[in-house]
Amino acid sequence: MSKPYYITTAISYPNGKPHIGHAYEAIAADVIARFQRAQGRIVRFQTGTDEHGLKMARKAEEQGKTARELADEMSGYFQQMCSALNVSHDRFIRTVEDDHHRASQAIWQAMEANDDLYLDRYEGWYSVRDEAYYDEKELTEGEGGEKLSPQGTPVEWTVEESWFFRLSKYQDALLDLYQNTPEFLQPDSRRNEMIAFVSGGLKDLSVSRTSFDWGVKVPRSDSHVMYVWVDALTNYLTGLGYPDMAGDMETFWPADLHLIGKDIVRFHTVYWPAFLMSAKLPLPKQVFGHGFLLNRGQKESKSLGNVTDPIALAEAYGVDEVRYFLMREVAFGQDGSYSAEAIVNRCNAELANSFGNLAQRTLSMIFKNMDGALDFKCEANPADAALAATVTDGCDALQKSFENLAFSDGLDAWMKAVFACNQYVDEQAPWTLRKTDPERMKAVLMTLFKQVRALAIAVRPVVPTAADKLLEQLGIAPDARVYADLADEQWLAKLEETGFVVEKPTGVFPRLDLPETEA
Ligand code: ME8
Repeated sequence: MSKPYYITTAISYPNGKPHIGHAYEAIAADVIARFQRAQGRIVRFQTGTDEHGLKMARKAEEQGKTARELADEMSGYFQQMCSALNVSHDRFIRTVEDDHHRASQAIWQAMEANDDLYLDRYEGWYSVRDEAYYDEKELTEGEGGEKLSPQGTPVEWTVEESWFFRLSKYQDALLDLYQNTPEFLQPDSRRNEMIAFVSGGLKDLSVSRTSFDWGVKVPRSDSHVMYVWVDALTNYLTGLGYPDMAGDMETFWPADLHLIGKDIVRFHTVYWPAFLMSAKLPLPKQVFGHGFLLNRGQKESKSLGNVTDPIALAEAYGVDEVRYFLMREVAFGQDGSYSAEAIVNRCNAELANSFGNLAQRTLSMIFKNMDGALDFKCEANPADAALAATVTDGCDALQKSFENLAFSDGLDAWMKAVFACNQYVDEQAPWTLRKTDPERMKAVLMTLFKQVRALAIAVRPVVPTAADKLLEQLGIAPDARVYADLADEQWLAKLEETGFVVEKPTGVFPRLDLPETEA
């Protein structure tokens, strides 16, 4: 039985349209989900929108809409983004859904049953943009002397009756968790930040609001709605049917990975594990805080006028190209930068000119010089065997790196194997062998055919559409494109049995041009 694997993204605030940061996270999570499926795991992959809270309520008011109208309209754009980017989630959750209200009330009651909730009065700072409470000592001063959150967002003084969660009770358990289970919070730099934050002392957390009503109602306390992060974090359980502990909860909880951005690590690694401990539920195995994606080194913002629509980006350069670029260019965990030139240069150099060209050359030569008929009986010489070993090593290295979320390293190893194949073509010069030694030409082309297949299977989680188009042209059945198939010694015999012949190939990675305005 293959092991289940549960991965989630953060759920996005649908107070505006999705931006490139949302696309980056969705793509990274999708690559992981497809990679785990390729490893034979049964994957559950969840994403969605976080629709309650003051930020949504205020934005709707500004636009003269109800919060629900705004949420309905904007959540649709996030769903469109996921399908445009070929994101293979199993569930797109919206926190306005009934099952989510039920799950949030259930975890609330579990925390209450553990004597972790009490009624009091909150007096302190709140950032609506971050939907976060801050301690006075965390605040900084803006240019005009105004108080700002550590994220640089405005804060407002808030006084209201509120339910509190006994977060302070969990301080030691959280520090033990970071120390004894370092894989719980990655990368290490983010874990160190949280150790410092929690060591500084935890105050109890205000977990309900009474000054507005756009949220999940607190059980038996009708004038309160839950603090939006309580319900938002619970989405990870809702999708598995919580509070029903059988079925998907039993199969997929605890989550293998919550993939989130670096700005929301505190919510996922301080509040969330404390809520779960209180509700007596197992903790997720890992929270990974990825870096931010910057536009030519700058944060995108409406005032700078540099906000990129991820769907337009994918339309301009291709979905697989944008996916490949993001996973290859940015060291996962760190911030990264993108620009049209960087996408075009990277994709042309590596996808079009290197891997695409290798596949195209190989298939065209088989088509033209051998009428598409592979020579299944040819013998491999030491150069062929050496190339096969190099490609196997490259594909293995990709898998090892991807297992550790080191995508850029994995793709680097894969690219080195592609370069080795191109070097082999140049050295073997099959176009010359055609006249001098046609038998050897057949062996060279068979060697290349095999390596192109392996390279396509290895990289498929990143560029699924192009890889499938290529594997189709190689005659590889849709159910024979996962990592176990790389170790299947019978695959060529099975291909031979089908009577496969190579047809006139079509390229899968077109050369990209810079748009006029960028050139
Ligand atoms: O934080 N680059 O929603 P959100 C990379 N609703 N990632 C970025 C980014 C950027 N420039 N900007 C944002 C929320 N992100 C909450 C989450 S989860 C229970 C609730 C990431 O729409 C950000 O770090 O502000 C987060 O992981 C995700 O996009 C959604 O951000």
